[in-house]
Amino acid sequence: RGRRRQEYTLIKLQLVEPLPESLASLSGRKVFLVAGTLRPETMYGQTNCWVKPTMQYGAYEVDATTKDVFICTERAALNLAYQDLSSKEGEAVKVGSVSGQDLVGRLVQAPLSKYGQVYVLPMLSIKEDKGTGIVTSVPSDSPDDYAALRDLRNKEAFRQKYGIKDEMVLPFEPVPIIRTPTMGDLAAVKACDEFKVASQNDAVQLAAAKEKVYREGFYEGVFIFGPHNGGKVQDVKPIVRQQLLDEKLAAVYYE
Ligand code: A2H
Repeated sequence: RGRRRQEYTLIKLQLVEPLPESLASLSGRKVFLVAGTLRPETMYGQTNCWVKPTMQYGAYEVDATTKDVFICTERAALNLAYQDLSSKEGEAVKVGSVSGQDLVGRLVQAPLSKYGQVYVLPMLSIKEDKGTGIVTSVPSDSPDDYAALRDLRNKEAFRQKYGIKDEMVLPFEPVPIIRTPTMGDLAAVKACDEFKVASQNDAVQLAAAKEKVYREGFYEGVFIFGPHNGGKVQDVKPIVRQQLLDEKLAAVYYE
């Protein structure tokens, strides 16, 4: 069964030095965690970045001149190489390797985010065979993100298990960026309550919440934050996406 071609916007979240031990040889270069998203217009509301702790990520040189490095799965790096995002034509150039757990607790620069810099945190439901294996978190408008962030915010034992300090999580409240007619200004929060999502593992309830938030947010949402305040989500989406691409804060990726 073939999957429909999916086009993502890759958001480039630059790792703040010092780099993890396993990537120390890349110090001085720009190293980006690249997150695949379908909702680039929501990047104002980023509160953190997600990785899967048990997954192994590669570091790939994507530009022969700048020597910039993308962190992602091997699978995504190969796709990127076929899409002209590699320092060698048609070939992924691996310059390092890092586990998800070693990325957890690191600071990254999140383009357009109200918070500027945010932390890398663990999300257990990340799929290895989709996107880059890295997800940027917008808990105001993504039920998956809200449920996972709420797990970390509410459960100290969960934070402890992954070595996460309170200050990496507690100050980063969901940001109201889009107003919807029936779900208010934090649609994902409302939907997780309404559909009784208990945790990030609640796949069935999360699917229902996602469907409702997406429909209402995309078709009826209006921005209440940032430079496009008052604009319809549908109109603002292509504008923000193009801005991110023009400023080299994002790249196009499809699979
Ligand atoms: B979306 P589709 Cl605000 N594993 O971005 C799990 N989830 C992944 C992933 C992976 N390997 N790669 C990407 N994703 C997430 C923003 C967003 C997203 C919002 C609202 C809904 C939403 C902020 N997170 O997605 O299966 C990414 O999260 C709703 C599904 O290719 C990406 O867009 O359709 C979306 O799933 C891609 O899912």
